[in-house]
This record gives sequence, structure tokens and C-alpha cells, in this order.
Amino acid sequence: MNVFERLEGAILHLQFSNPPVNALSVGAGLVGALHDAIAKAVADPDVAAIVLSGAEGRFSAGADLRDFDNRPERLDRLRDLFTAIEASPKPVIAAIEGLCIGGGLELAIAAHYRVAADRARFAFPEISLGLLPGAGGTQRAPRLCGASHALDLILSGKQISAARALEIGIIDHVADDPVAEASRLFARGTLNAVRPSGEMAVPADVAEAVEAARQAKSLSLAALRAIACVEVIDTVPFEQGLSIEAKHFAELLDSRPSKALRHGFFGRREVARIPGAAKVEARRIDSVTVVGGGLMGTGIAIALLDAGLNVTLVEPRDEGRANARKAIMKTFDRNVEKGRLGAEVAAQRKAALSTCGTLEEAGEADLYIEAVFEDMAVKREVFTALDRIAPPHAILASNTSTLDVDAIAAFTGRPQNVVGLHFFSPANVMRLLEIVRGARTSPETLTSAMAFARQVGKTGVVAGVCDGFIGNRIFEEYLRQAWFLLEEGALPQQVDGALEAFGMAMGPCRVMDLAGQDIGWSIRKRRAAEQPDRPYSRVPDLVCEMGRFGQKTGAGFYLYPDGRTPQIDPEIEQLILAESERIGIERREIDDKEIVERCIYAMVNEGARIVAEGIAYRPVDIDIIYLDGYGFPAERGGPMFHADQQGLATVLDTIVSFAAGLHGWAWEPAPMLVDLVERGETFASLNCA
Ligand code: 3H9
Repeated sequence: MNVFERLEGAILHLQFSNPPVNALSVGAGLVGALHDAIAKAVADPDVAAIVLSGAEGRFSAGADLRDFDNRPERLDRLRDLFTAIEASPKPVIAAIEGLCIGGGLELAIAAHYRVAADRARFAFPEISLGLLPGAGGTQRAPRLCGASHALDLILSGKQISAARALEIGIIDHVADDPVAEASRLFARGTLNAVRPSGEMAVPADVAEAVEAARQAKSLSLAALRAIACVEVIDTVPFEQGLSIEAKHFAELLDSRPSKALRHGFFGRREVARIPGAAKVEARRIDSVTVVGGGLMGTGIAIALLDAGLNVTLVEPRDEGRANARKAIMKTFDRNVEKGRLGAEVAAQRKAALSTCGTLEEAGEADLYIEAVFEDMAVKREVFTALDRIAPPHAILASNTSTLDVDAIAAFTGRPQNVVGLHFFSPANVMRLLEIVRGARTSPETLTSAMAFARQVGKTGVVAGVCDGFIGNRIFEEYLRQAWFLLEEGALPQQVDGALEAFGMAMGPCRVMDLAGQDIGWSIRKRRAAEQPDRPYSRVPDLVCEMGRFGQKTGAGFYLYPDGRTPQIDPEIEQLILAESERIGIERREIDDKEIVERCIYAMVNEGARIVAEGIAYRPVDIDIIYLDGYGFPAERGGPMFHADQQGLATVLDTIVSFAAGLHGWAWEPAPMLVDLVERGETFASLNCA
């Protein structure tokens, strides 16, 4: 953290530095140092203008998010700095390179002028953290670029280019070297009048822009508050607008959605850290061989090509290979058609793919990902061959979602190089990558797998070896409750409706109809043999016995006349009622609260076991898996964070009350949960371990 001063003629250059993203930190002293430097420059008769820039080719990623918790009063210091800059009697020019977002953009628009490099990017990303620009952004930006453009920036959170920022008037000039250009323009007399944005005229489009913004569907709390801030521009003076904005910001900071979204932001970065790991270099991965050209292998190949890797897809069946290639090419063509990808980039990605029928033909790669049928005998065949063919440095990964990674590693003479890379379908869309650490996986392999996840734009989360790893093991408990609820009195649409109202992207009946009911059926058959003491409801099995496997067969829990849209089917209601009668359950009214608590607390209880067993390093790892892989609502922060918010004592009491009901065996409280409640602690307290 530092502010560097350099006087060049009458221009004082102030360059601030706070690696890695130049966050405007009060706690670390940057904001105070900048404020002092500005005050000193204003008092110094030798200084006629101030040029502000960020170190290392970037302006700033905004306020320091670490200042937010517990010490929100610190943020007033940031606001005071911006007021001092705006009030400076000497022109302050922001010279912008790289990222200029959030509080960084608010700093830039508190200055009197902005000169930016062509590659600079601008945004107000606060909305993705459940916040609004709270240091003048909602009051200054509309005065500079109009309310409609300002609201676009604030409500979308999206980055815009320097060219676009110039076009809408948020910056004044674009130049190769913004610092030099700022000095030159000042010397030429172009930028030397003091021009506070707060004193600029109120834009004419406030009412119209506010009205248009309110038309959007399902506006978040932060969006509603941001619109309210912009709305007052028409009616109150600038300073009062700033106080209104600060009040809304403080309330949002304390709101459940923002706390959850900030937990997700830091959680995604936290899960990248392997506790206690010695620092090892990740191996460089340029080429990957994917073994298996089915749905999963194809999706994985697309994801890797999208990340700029060279990919060889090995599929022994001629037809399967041709289909895989066709599907990959079609995906790139569709992306070009939809304007998501340039034709040239698509051509490069297509050219980076080769396909062949055998591993021998594939040539050497840095990483091999097996995505063949979930059968140990087939895995043995592939890994024995990989061990024979792959170069010594290569990482050998299995995409298994159920099988024992240690047993797979034992098929090779190099178990230290073996790891699980569990992609989620469709692999080119889903953000989560569960990285399964075998008992003998080396730290270098694990670190390389984490770096690989980042390289291909995925959130990598490490899981230990157990049946279902973290994600599917917890999901099984969630589904178990959903199916029990059906036989006790609820219908699919009610279970789905309650969980969707809670915020899940899709309820369990719809999810399994989408994924294929036959997948759950085969797992339940296996479980019935392995764990006869842990019964399941037979309801979904009965649906499968009718040949209804979900969307792919046109019917599952619902009917799908158009292949996608679920339609309630009275036949399923009859089937469920008959099953309740057959097993002697008197159906009862079940409210949405019970549905949500049973399904979500079942996840929490199993999650606590998973942390206690060391399968997950920390509770936050479970949260991120659920946020990025299972459609858990971002504004609830994941199951473990949600449990903390409810209060663990309340969660435990509820679990104990369920234990007294039907299928009480499924509700034995996890010892870790009991222990945390006894100590008055939270799951969050285990995240920093
Ligand atoms: C704001 O400004 C509020 C104001 O309107 C009002 C106030 C009153 N603070 O993501 P990366 C850390 S709200 C503190 O891995 P990338 C991050 O934790 C803020 N730390 O790199 C990580 O640390 P570590 C509005 C921050 O290149 C390291 O930097 N701003 C902040 O993939 C590298 O980050 C935002 O919402 C921060 N603001 O992406 C921007 N930002 O290495 C949030 C980052 O210890 N940030 N760190 O794990 C981002 O979107 C991305 O981090 C960014 C870089 C695009 C900047």
C-alpha cells in the first residue's frame, strides 16, 4: 500500500498502489494517505493540477471489501476523500488504465476529468454483491452520462469499454498513455477549469429512466434501492442525494442477500486455498486428451477448447467419434450465429481439436481426462492403458461421479499423478469442478488440478474420496426428504414450488426429470442392497417403472408435451396417493416451510458430517459447490451459510423435532452440529481454520 508523488512542472502525479487490485482500503491506510496527499497538493502553491493514477496498469477494483464487515463507518472516509477531490480548487484528472470499477469508478467520477487508455474497462459491479455504488456513484454518474446510461451500468453490473464510456460521456478522452495525455491536455489549457460533477445540471431523463428501470421483472432489493437513489436526483440537492445513497447503502450492507453474495465472492477465492499445503508449483497444462466421446466427454472437450487448450478426443466407436465431432462443431457454429463468438476465434477453437480412435494415436498430453462409462472394469482398462502411454509428467484424471478414485489410482503405477475431475453436465456451461483428492494424490497434482480449474474458468473445489463426494452425497439426502414428502402428503408441484420459492433454480422433481429419473433409480437400487437400513420412498421408482424417465422420454413426474415445459399429470397424483395408501400412511397437509426445512436441513446435517470427516476442508467448500453446481440461490449463500443465518440452535431444534417423526432415523443430528451449538459457534467459525 502506498501513494507515490512526482512533481512534473506544476502537475503533481499521485500514483496509488495496493496490490493486487488497488482496492481503496481504509483499513490498510490507502484512503487516508490519498486524502493527505490531496490536501497537501491543494495547499502547495507549486501545484497547479493533480493527475491520479493506479499502479501496475490498473486503476482500482473499488472499495476494499474487507472494510465492509463490522466497520462500515470506515466507508465514510472513502466518501470524504471523494468530496475532497471534487472540492479541490485545482483540477484533478483521473488517468485510467485497466480496471476502473465500483469505488474505483466513483473515485474517477469524483475527479474533474477522466482520460483513459483504450484497454480500460468500467463498471459498477456492486449489484452482484447485493449493493449499490455507495460513495456518490448514483448521484454523480447520472449527471455525467444521463440517468438511463447510469442505471444501465448500475443495474447490469456489466463492464464497458473505454470507447463506450467515451460515447456515453462517463470519460472525456481516450489515449495510449493516459498519464502523459492528461498532462498534455492540462498544459494546452483543455482540462484546467475545475468541474465538479456534483454541480453539473440534473439530467433531463431521470423520470423516464427510472420508470423504464422499474419495468424489469423481479428486481432485487439492491436494484430497487439503486433506482430509488437515482430517482431523488430530480428532487433533492446533490449533498442530500449523497446522504440518501449512504443510508440505502448501509441498509443493503446489513441485508441478508448482500451478506450471502459477499460470502459467495470470498468463498470462491477461499476454496482455491488448500489448507496446510506446502507451496508447490502447478504444472503447466497446454494439451489435454479426453478419453470418451459421450455427452460428458464432448462437453468437457468444448469447455477446454473454449479456454484455448489443444484437445484430442479419443473415442473408439467410429459413429460415436463422428457424432462427438459434429456436436462440438455445431456448438461453436451456434455460438457464432448467436453473436457470442467471433468467426475467427471459433475457427481457431475448431482447429485445436483432433479426434482419434485409440490412445496410441492420440500423442502425448499434459493431462488426460477419462470420461468413459461408470464401470470399474472399463475404468481399469483405460487407466492401465494411460499408465502405459502417458508421459511421466502427465496428470491422469477420472471424471467419475461415483466410483472410488483410490481404486482407480491403484490401476496405475503412479497413483500420485491421479486425481478426480468431476465435471457437471453440461460441462461447457456448469461452473463447478469437483476435484477429488485420492489418498495418494501428490500436492503437486492437486495444486495443478486447482490451477487447471482456474485456467478453464471453473470454480475448483477439493473433495475427499467417499461415495458421491461432496455434492452428490449431500444431494442424496435432499432427494430422500423430497421423496418422503411425496408419500406423506405433498405433490410434486408443491415440493418444487416451495423449494423454487426458497430460490432453488429448480425443484427436485423437475431437476430429476431433466437429469433423467433412471440415474437416481439405478443409484437407489444399488443403495437398497448396500444400505437396507436406510429406506427410500418408492415413489420415484414407480414413476420409472412406467417408463417415465423425465424430459428425454416426454414424461417423468410431469408431462412434457413440448419436450421442455412441465405439465401437471393427474395420473402421477393418483400414483402417489395409491402408494401412500399401500404403505399405510395417512396423508396430511404439509406446508411449504416444512418442505424447505426438511430438504435443506437434511443437506446441512449431512454437510456437517462431511466436514467432520474431512471430505470437505471447510463448510464454505460445500456452499460453493451448491452455489456453482446445484442451483442453490446465490442470495442465500449456500446451505451451511444459510444454516448459520437461521441460527444453528434453531436448525438443531428443528432437526430434533423431525427425528421424533416418521423416518426419524434419517434425522440423527450430526455430532459437529451439536458441538457447534453447545459452544455457541457457527459453521463460519470453521472456515478460517
Ligand atoms: C464498492 O466499491 C463499494 C462502493 O461503491 C461504496 C463504498 C461506500 N476488495 O478475483 P481475483 C482480492 S464495492 C478487497 O482472484 P481476478 C480478491 O479477494 C466493491 N479485495 O482476481 C483476491 O484476493 P486473494 C466493488 C479484493 O483477476 C485478489 O484481490 N468492486 C477486491 O480474477 C484477486 O482477485 C467489486 O465488486 C476488493 N474490492 O479478478 C470488485 N477485489 O488473492 C470485486 C478483489 O487474497 N472484484 N479483491 O484471494 C472482482 O470482481 C475481481 O476480483 C476482479 C479481479 C475483477 C477485480
